[in-house]
Formats: sequence, structure tokens, C-alpha cells
Amino acid sequence: MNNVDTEAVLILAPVKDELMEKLAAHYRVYKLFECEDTAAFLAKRGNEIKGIVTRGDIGVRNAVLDMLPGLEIIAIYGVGTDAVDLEYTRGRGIIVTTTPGVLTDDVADMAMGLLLAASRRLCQGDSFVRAGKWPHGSMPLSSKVSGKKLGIFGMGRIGQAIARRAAGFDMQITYTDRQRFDHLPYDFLPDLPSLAAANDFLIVAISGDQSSVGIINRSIFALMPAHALLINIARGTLVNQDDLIDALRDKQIGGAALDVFADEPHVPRDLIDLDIVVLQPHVASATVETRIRMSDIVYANIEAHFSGRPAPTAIS
Ligand code: 8YV
Repeated sequence: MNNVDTEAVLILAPVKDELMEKLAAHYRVYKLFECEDTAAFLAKRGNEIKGIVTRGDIGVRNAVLDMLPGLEIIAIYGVGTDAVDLEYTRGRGIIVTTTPGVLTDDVADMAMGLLLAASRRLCQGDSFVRAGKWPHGSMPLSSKVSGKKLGIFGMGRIGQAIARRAAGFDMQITYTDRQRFDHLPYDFLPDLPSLAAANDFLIVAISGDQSSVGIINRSIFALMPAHALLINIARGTLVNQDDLIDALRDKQIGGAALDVFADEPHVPRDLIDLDIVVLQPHVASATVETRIRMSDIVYANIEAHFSGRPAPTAIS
């Protein structure tokens, strides 16, 4: 059903089916990702659109926003706002909402899962058994996790949730961020280079923005111990992917575990070919439970706004 008398909401990229169905039951929903000619669609329907639903990883380009003069609200299915130009949206008075809090645990779980998988070589062990190699020999030894030094780059909600989990592994935790958090029981280091140099594992947990593109690059890899592992559950753009491939190939660092990439969903062959890398298709928040909660928040924001109430999780 598509309600003709209601506000028009444009969905930019697939989100949970139930969310799209619920939106379609109450609003006039268009799915840009199903349009063959998006420019033609925007030229024809752009004037009608009052709301956008998009994903954190996709955001929305200003060129699209320019085609939507009546847009009032952008509801992001996720927490990342790096793919939305907030200065632009503020300038036009467009409300932007996210789904804070509900995906923190999943993303922190994934960070620990990646850390364990990379260090204890879980994917290699799985392939070893499946390939029938076990009766003919043993796996090479892996590297211990418990008690090791973990550096967390970005001590927001997700960074703190990772630290709580890592504390359960008796890890020695240090972090850096724009500021020191005095209430946290972890050691603050003044900057990323000191954090990179001091740790066995470096987890990237900052939110991405234009100023941090490529912040983890060859100069950082040069400081990391040769056995150290990089884990990224934040944004692919934070890491200079070519420098990472060089650092892995040259054994400047010990390995990497990545849920996010520079140009998703494309992962360079050079990374795929490296045995010391664990790869995931940006699924840190992709559990049934969390995606239901994210869907509920997106819907609540759209519903509140179009009913004349403040969007509950508006960030601007
Ligand atoms: C999601 C994310 O994968 O929250 C974010 O910013 O990148 C992820 O949690 C994405 O938004 C939904 O597909």
C-alpha cells in the first residue's frame, strides 16, 4: 500500500524489510535504489519529498539534497553522520536523526570478535579443519590475546563498550580521543602516534569525518610494533587502504581485521589475497535484534516529525 494523501518519504538504500513496509503503510514511499534512472526520478518527484531514510554508510549527497527543495528530515538507519554534510543540512534547517545507543554492543562485540579471530587465527583454523588437513598435521601457533596491550582510538560509546569487554580479557587498555575522560579507569595517551607505538592491538572506533580521512596511514603503521594488529569497525575512509596493504605485505604490522573499507562493497584483491587479514562485509551492527531496534528508532523519528512532534533522536 502506498498512501497517496500522506507525506512522501524517499528511501535511499535498502533497510530492514519490516521498516520499509511500515513506512509504506503510513507514508508515500519511494525507493531510490529501485529506480533505473535516479536523476529522472529526482527531477520528476523531488519536489514532493519531505523525508529521507538512509543508512549510516550511504548518507546522502548534496547533489541529491539540491533536488529536494521541500525536504524536512533525514532519518539515518545507523549512527554515522559522516556521509551527510551537516553544515549543509543545518543551513537548510533539515532535521537529521540517528539511532544512537542500540548498536553499541553489537559493534563492540564485533570488534572483540575480529580481534580474537585475527590473533587466534580462527578463520584459518576453520579452513584447516574443513580442508581435511588436521589428520595430517597441526596448525601453526597463534598469538595470545589475554593480558595484551590494547589501544582504542576513539573513546565514545562504542570505544567504551570495547574497553569493558577487553577488561574481561585482562587486557591493558589505553586510549586516545579529543579529550581525556577522567571518569574512565583507562590510561589516556595524548595522540594517535603514541597509541599506535604502545600497543599490541589498535582498534579504530572514532566516528569518521572529512578531517580524519586517511588518518591511519604509513606514518602510523611505521610506529606500530611488527606483531601489532589493526582492527577497524569504524569507517574504511579513516585508513589509507593502499598504505595498509603495503604495511601488511612488508610485514611492518602483523595483520588486520576489517569490517569497513574505503570503497564498499569493493575490497581490493590485494587485501583478499593476504592470509593475515580477517574480512567482514560491514556487518558489525547487523544482528536481527539490533536491526529491529534501529528500525523502530527510524520509524519513531519519521512518525514524530510528521505528527508535529520533535524527532526523538535528532542530532541537528
Ligand atoms: C550500519 C553504520 O551498517 O551506524 C552506522 O553508521 O555504518 C552501520 O551500523 C549502517 O548504517 C546500516 O546499514
